[in-house]
Amino acid sequence: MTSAVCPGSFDPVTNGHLDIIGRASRLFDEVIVGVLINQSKLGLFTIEERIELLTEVTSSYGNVRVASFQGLLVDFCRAQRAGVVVKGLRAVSDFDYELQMAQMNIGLAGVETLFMPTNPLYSFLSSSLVKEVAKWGGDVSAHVPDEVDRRLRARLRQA
Ligand code: COD
Repeated sequence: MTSAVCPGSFDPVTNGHLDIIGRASRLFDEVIVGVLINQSKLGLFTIEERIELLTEVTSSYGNVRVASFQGLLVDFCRAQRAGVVVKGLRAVSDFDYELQMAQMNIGLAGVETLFMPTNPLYSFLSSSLVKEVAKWGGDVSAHVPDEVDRRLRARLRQA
C-alpha cells in the first residue's frame, strides 16, 4: 500500500488545500492529512476543530484520514509508514522554501516530496488571507467549504 502525507496548519482548511488532498487521494492508496501542533502559534481554530473540519470535508474521498503531529514531519511520516509528502505550489515564491524543506526531509529520512501545481482557481488562496477577509466582513464562501465558512463567521462574531 502506498501512503502519502499532506501536512499543514489548516487554520482553517481552504478549497486550495482540499484540491491538493483530493488529487493526492487519486494517486495514493491512502492519504494522511497531518495537522501541525504549533505550541508557539495560537490559531483561530483549535487543533481538535481543525481535525473535525478536515475530517468532515474529506469524508467523501474514502481513503483520507486526519491526524495531528508535533515535531518533525519526517518522524510523523515514519510513524504513519508514509514515504511521500504531497505539497501544493501556488507560485514561484512558495518554491524556495519548499525546496529547502524537501531537500532536508529527503536527507533526514529519505522522505520524498511530490509538488503539485495549484489549480489556478486557488493560486492566491491561503488560510491567513481567508481569515483576514472574513475578519472584516468580506465574503469568503467561494474559497472555503460551506462548513468552514459557517464556522468562520460564528467564530469571528464571538471575537
Ligand atoms: N493551493 C495549493 N496548495 C496549497 C494552497 C493553495 N491555495 N494553500 C496551501 N496549500 C498547500 C501547500 O502545500 C502548503 O504547504 C500546505 O497546503 C499547508 O498549508 P498551510 O498554510 O495550512 O500550512 P503551513 O504552510 O503552515 O505548513 C507548514 C508545515 C506544517 C508543512 C511545515 O512547517 C512542517 O513540515 N513543519 C513540521 C516541522 C518540520 O519538520 N520542520 C522541518 C522542515 S524541513
